[in-house]
Amino acid sequence: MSTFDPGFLWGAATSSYQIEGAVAEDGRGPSVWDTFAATPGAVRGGDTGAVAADHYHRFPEDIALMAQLGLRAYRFSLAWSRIQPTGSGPVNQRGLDFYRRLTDTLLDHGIQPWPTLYHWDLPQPLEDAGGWPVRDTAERFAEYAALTHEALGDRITHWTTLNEPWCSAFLGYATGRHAPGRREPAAAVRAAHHLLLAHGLAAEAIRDDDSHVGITLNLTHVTPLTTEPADLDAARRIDGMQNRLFLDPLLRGAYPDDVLDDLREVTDTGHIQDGDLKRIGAPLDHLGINYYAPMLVAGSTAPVQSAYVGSPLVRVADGGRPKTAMGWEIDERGLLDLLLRLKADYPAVPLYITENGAAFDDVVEQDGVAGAVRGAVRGAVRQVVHDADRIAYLDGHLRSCARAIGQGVPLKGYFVWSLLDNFEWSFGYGPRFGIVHVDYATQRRTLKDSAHWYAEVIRCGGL
Ligand code: IFM
Repeated sequence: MSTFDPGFLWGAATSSYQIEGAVAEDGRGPSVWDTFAATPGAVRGGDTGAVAADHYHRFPEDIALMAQLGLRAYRFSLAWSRIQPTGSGPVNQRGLDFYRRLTDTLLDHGIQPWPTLYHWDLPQPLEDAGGWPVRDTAERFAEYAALTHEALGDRITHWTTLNEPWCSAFLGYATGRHAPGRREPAAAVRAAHHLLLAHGLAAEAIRDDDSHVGITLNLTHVTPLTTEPADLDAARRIDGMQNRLFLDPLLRGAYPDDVLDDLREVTDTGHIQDGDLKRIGAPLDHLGINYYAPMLVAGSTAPVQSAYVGSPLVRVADGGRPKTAMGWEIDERGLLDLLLRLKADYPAVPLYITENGAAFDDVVEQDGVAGAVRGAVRGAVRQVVHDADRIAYLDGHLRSCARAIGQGVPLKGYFVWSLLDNFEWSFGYGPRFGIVHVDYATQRRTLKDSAHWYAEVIRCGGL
């Protein structure tokens, strides 16, 4: 039996554009994801977040589900363009009021609000002015953080500045797989720095005696395919871009020299100004980790176009393990190795798994007598989703968490990704990560077996 400390924070996570819908309501301005999703060919099937899981209107029902599951915390993100429709200027009171209602309803149910200020939905006017490759965007973000904290700081204690800046920078500006869809490697490198600076400036603006401030990174455990020099170098480079480019400035106050050398292929470092790293490296109150899969990497003889700008001669290899519906290898050992590496290589900071989960091809069934109950009153039909593969995934990864804690890793909480099925970015509504199934035609919610299982884990305080 793996047990967790009674204070361990059990939660589930979502993000604004992936679940809220209501993109044109109550004064919300457009974000880069509205624009990108409307671009032909950008998102599979032409899906958009216009309605999503309609959480904007259904949040009371969703919070009731969270309470039913016994969640202690709910990680969500605030849509910057609801609060400042153009990304700067005065607050849009109606947008702010939505998050106030959401927060109050969570608190009424004894669920800790755990907001992220930015989960990729940059207000479009800021992108029109240059986006994250431009330093001014970081200043605007700090202003937005300050006024949001001013409005909600009386009821929220734990703040996360950014979710996965690696994705914002390198998927948004290098591969173009994410909004705003630009393919400009040098701009991506500048974006990465300005995102980190945005974190530093925002943290400075909102940290006070009652507020804990952190950031969430998507980290992985990287291993080389063989011990050949080309594979070892590939592993160094990918680990550098995916992990150390963010961890080192945040936790050690300096960029890793080898990564800066790799990136010199793409751009100089003129955008890094004196004092930036001091701000970025100010002590964190917590570090959020999003972990899904490990990476096995190798050298490549032919150039590969990827998010790993400056390192064209690297490729991702197949470790031969079972995969999720995203094609991501399932390996909970990677999470343990990652956590132990953080403990070994970086100063101690309270850690939270802010995302972990898996997409599988879920099947909705009518309980017991499939088909025979079709004519019955809809509410009387019990829908079920037997997602044993998701339970196995979560179970394995939680065991890694328990083992890491046993070996001294300061891991304080875990958030399943995701509470609800949702808009999976350029994959549209195909992949389902939720422990709660969403029927997008009716917006009916159905607890999957994994939700019942997770509720039991929380109730027992372990596995
Ligand atoms: O859905 C995303 C989320 O928005 C950020 N982290 C990874 C998840 C699964 O791809």
